[in-house]
Formats: sequence, structure tokens, C-alpha cells
Amino acid sequence: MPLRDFAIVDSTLREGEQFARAHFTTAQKRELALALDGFGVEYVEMTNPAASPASFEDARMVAGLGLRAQVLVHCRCNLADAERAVATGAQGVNVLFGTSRQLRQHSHGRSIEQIVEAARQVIGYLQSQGVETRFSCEDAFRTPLDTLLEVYGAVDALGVDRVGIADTVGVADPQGVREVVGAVRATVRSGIEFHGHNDSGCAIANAYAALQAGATHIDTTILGIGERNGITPLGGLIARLYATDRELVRRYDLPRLQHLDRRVSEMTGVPIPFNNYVTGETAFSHKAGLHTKAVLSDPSSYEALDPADFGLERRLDLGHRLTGWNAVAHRAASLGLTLDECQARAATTEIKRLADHGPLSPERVDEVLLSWTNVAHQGGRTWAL
Ligand code: HCA
Ligand code: CU
Repeated sequence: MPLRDFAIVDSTLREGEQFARAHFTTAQKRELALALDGFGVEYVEMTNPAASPASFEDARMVAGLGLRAQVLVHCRCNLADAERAVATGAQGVNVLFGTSRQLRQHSHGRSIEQIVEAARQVIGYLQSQGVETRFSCEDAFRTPLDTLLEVYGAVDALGVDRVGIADTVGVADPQGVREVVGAVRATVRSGIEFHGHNDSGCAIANAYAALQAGATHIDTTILGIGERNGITPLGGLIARLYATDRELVRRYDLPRLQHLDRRVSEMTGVPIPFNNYVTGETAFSHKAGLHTKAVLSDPSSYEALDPADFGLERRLDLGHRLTGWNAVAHRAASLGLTLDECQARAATTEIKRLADHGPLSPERVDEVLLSWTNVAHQGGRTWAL
């Protein structure tokens, strides 16, 4: 399958609600659903409507917004939940059941036969209601592969639209994901959704590996929020795909990503990490002289992502001891000062000398350049620093 045939299922309003710091109000859910729709995700997933009265009302409200995105509700694999889910008017229902030994023993106590039987009932009901239906095996990567394939084979035979493969505890690695998704791809005709937690730092790489192996849908949340340390972040998946081929993400309104990250940061009170994909404070900062020189000549020499595609700007840091004369000369020129190489080198030496005592702000660098040039133009001093 070509890599471009994928859809993003954004679960900020479901998995993201399970983040320790999240408690979205109805107005915030509405705002995020509209913002995600504006960005262009294909699906928005909502919390199980059976979770609380407000969860039901909020799912109904989002399902009624008339989004371009399909609205999904998440629910357990039982008829009572499925009926609540359908009553919201959502276009699709994402059902799950834990299949690992750990979850079968400690969560619900059912056998694989009982799981398949419950799936048969619930999928049959959802199909009779005309909603898109997904069945996911929770904790798939701690479930024996033959068991997984047995369950997926059974629900695929029932005509489910999609099967879900969840790395619930974040134990999978890209190689393992390729193997499992590849085996599922060879077993089912349905779509395949991958949901990966980030406990061991592989959530983006695993989502990407899933796509390479034939997954059709990837779960994300804004900033990656979710249970524990969360899942594949929307911005990180976008960055990964863009780095492969920017055409893969052309259909999304990339400059809106900064707004999504900022709003979720504000709503949860958690700052955007400095090293966040695309929107981190330093994501487009260049510092060392070798880097700034090459970036001034051609930004792609040290950039996989063009900040302009995301409505952002790159930053060249000059006020430090690793600075380089090319970038200093460039800055001087943008201040209207013309320095020849010799002068630029001398000014750079002065900046380095000062910066040995601590970083210089951009304003301070400009001051140094301006005062230096004034003195030089008065003719009295040479630049043998
Ligand atoms: C959960 C578990 C889940 C479900 C994923 C899915 C997981 O919190 O309900 O429905 O595919 O990580 O297994 O988020
Ligand atoms: Cu999850």
C-alpha cells in the first residue's frame, strides 16, 4: 500500500482526556474538535459516552458540529456501551477488548472465546445501526501473535471496517511493529489502526513502522498527551512523514499546528517541551558557527523541516562563544553595516570574548556591532583584538 493512503485518528478528546493534567470543559472540547478539523485530521475520537453524563453530551455535541472529520466514540465491547455510543449520533464506534494474559487476568477475566463472542454481538449491533465499526485488541504487543490473528481473523470475517492494534504499555519497537502489523495485514481485508504509547520513547517510530507495514489509520493526540506519558504526538507524526516526503502531509494545514500545541499546553497547564517537534522553542534555532554559515547559504543544509511550511521562522543565535563570523557579518549587513571579512572576524572575536562570561542577547550583539562599527569609522582603532 502506498504510504500516502493513511488517515489520522486524533484522540486528544479521548486518550488525551486520560492525561493526568487534562480536564477539558465542553467549550474546550468544541474548540479543539473545530481546530483539529481545521488542521485536517480525518477522524476525531471522543471519550466513551458511558463514562459520565457530560461525556455523552459532549460526544453528541461534537458529532453534531458538522465537521469534515468523522467523529468516533470509544467504548468497551458490550451492548450497553455500544447503544450509548450509537445514541450520540457519531459516525463511527471504536470498540476495544484487552487480549493479553495480563489484562485478561487482571482487568476483565474473559477467555479469547468469550472475547470473540462479545465482539460478534457488538459488531453485529453496530453494523445494524450503520456506523463505521472498529474492533481493537488492547495490549496487542503482549498478546501471543496466534491469538491476535485468531481474534482479528474472526472480526474481519464479520465485516468490521477496521481492526485496532494497540501498544497499550509502550513496549513495542519498530521492528516488532512491522512484524505484527505485517502479519495482521496478511490476515485481514479491513483497515488497520495503530495506537502506540510512548513509555519507552518509540511512539512516533512505531506509528511510522506501522504505516510502512500496511496500517491505514494512526492514532495521535496533540502534544502526545494520554495515560502516563502519552501516545504518538500529532506534530511528531507530521514531522516524521514530512521528513520522508512533504507531499505526504500537504493535505494538512500545517501552520495551524502551533495553535493546536499552544492551546493544549494552555488548557492542561503543561508547557510545550523545548525540544518538541516543530513547535518546541529551539526546533529551528541554529547556533554553532559551522551551522549558521551553512544555513545562511542554504537552510536545508541543517534543516529537515522548513519552518516556513509551518508558519514559523528559523533563528540564528549569535551571542555565544561558538558563533561564527559569516553569521555575524550577515547580521551586521541586516543592520545596514558593511563589514569586510577582516572586520567581521574581529567583531566575532569581540563577541566571543564577551560571551565567555555568559550568553549575549540579540540586542546586545547588535549593540556590540553598532558600537564597534562607530568606533571603527571614527578611524582611531584597529581591530587587532
Ligand atoms: C484505553 C486503552 C487504549 C485503547 C486503544 C484502542 C490502549 O485507555 O482504553 O482503543 O485501540 O492504549 O490500549 O488507549
Ligand atoms: Cu492508549
